[in-house]
Amino acid sequence: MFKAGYITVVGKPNAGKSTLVNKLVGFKVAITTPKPQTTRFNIKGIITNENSQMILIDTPGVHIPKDKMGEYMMKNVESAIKSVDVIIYMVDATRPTIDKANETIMKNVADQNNNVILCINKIDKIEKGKILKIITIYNDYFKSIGGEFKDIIPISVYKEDGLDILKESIEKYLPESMPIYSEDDITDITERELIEEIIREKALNNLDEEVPHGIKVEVERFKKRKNRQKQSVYDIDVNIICEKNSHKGIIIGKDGVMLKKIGSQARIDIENLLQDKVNLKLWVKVRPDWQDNENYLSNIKSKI
Ligand SMILES: Nc1nc2c(ncn2[C@@H]2O[C@H](COP(=O)(O)OP(=O)(O)OP(=O)(O)O)[C@@H](O)[C@H]2O)c(=O)[nH]1
Ligand SMILES: [Mg+2]
Repeated sequence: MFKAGYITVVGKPNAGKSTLVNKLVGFKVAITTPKPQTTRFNIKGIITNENSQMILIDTPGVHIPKDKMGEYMMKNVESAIKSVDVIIYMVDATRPTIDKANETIMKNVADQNNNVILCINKIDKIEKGKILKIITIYNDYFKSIGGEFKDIIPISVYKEDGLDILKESIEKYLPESMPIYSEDDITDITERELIEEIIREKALNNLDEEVPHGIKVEVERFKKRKNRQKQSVYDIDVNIICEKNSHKGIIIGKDGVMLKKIGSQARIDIENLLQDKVNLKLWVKVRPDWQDNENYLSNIKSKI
């Protein structure tokens, strides 16, 4: 009996949702950083094995939106928890509190009347004795609003602890079905989008708080050609869009050092992805308030 279905991973920013999806898929479909609000739109990661096909949906971390981009990010989350087979509600073991964001998630999830698995991540960072207390905090609240976790699974994606138990639990709640995607499919993110995300990851990792959250990356040219030695080379021209002139200066850095650093780190990953040489050119442009401008949000909107 083959099983297949959709599993949405939802939770606050920085819980480790994308790290989990990447680990289970065995391929980096979503970028991950130590900074909150890394993921901006829903990304599917597909795992097909002998008995089942799991279509995981990684979602943006739930937060209170400050602009149109934030609103569309949250619409991505809302749509991803509707009519799926399993919801993994992921929390960070090092921050066990019921705040507004967690309340919102649990209320939305309880309304869906679904198979909800509470997944407590980063247990490598806490004493084992504390796990029971954390479980009680979330379980009591969820019960108080009429919800019920089907399973509660403490995990560490880093240590690969609990992941087999999680996979078994997911499979248990999937419906009997033929595979939905072909066996070779692993994601719905395009190469072009993945390249944009890789560059955004390097920007998030290298720049301080305020700047990288106001960045959008757009591939303008993506072309394969043969060089004189008859080797394949990709020419990739990319715009990094930011909100302010001062941010542009920070992104470029003194003598262009920061932009070079972001570019060379990204090029390594993009060459690995494309398995060919890459000639990457980055341009920084200022577009004030792009996060409230529909023209710049079409990719996030298209994933709702
Ligand atoms: N110690 C520890 N850190 C982890 C673990 N899993 C993920 N992390 C780290 O947690 C941080 C956030 O991970 P992400 O996967 O980007 O988190 P996310 O939930 O996708 O965040 P958003 O996209 O912002 O919603 C990164 O620095 C990860 O390396 C874990 O099992 N243990
Ligand atoms: Mg993420």
